[in-house]
Amino acid sequence: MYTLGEFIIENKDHYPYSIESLLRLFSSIKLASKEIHKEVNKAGLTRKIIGSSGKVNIHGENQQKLDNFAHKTFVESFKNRDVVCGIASEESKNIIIIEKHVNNNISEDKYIVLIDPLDGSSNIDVNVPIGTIFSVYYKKKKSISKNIITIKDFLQVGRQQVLAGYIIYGSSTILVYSIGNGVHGFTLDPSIGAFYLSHPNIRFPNNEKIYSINEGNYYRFSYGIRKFIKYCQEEKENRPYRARYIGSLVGDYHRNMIHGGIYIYPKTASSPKGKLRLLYECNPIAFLTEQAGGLATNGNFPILDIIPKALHQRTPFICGPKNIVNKLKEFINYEKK
Ligand code: P6P
Repeated sequence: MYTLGEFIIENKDHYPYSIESLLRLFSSIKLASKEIHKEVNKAGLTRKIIGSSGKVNIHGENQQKLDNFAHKTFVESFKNRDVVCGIASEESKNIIIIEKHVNNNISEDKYIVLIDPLDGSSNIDVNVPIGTIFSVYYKKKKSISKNIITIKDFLQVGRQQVLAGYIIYGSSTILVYSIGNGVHGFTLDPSIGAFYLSHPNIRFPNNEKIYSINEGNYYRFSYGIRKFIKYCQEEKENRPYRARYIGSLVGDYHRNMIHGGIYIYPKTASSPKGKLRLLYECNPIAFLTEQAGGLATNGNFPILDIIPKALHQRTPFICGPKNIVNKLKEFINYEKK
């Protein structure tokens, strides 16, 4: 049974940078995720940790107490390992530059991390799986002034990620990641606080068929999306597909990657740019999707090729096995004719 650290070392030849720095980065991710695991798993008992914080986050959404706790926990953990120079978080309007870097200069290669500390947090008090999503870029120290940390270090295309993953806090706590050499899942054994390899080389299966979309928005969807939903429901070939949607991206995605299914959060009349965030939700999930043999698109082109313009920008998001995603793209393209 490989632990996460042993597995990373075993696969160090697939990582182009310092494996020590990657181990230190994972050390901070593991510590923070164990602290959140502890709080999430007793959320129902300690009233002080569930429910709304009474604040509204920068997106005008009700911030849950655990959102705030998760954000602070990850930021602290990244700061204390001295391997991250800058952080962007769904819970923070601006980038967070780790103050150890004088005048924002870095003295050695560091990481840039973008994170959704606790996605789906509105599900906390009803015991539905929630998750942390992380996206990581590598920032090289350069002799010229390029070694300062700026917003440009965060607005990179998703294909430049060196690490992406999520932690799902559900019936068990599982850390799933990729460094570009396949997707691997590690389950936390809370009795000793170690993550053990439980899902090596996750690949989308093509035999199961699930579609995940909030059908409550049906009449707000485009014609192509509505036609695809009806296609999924037809009594034909290997259909109807199973409708599964829990309103928690990490929960819906983890199930679909393991069992085989498409996740769709398209633009709607009320959310013309989509709802999900490109940098710390869609890019990391898209990276995993391609590594697991699937496709991730905004309906027109790959998520990982979108050039970001703003830290919290949204995008329509479709991801899953190639065959089902391509079928949906046929319906979207047909609508354009
Ligand atoms: P809706 C949670 O707020 C989230 O960002 C994702 O985790 C989830 O998939 C989606 O929004 C659910 O949104 O509009 O269907 O409730």
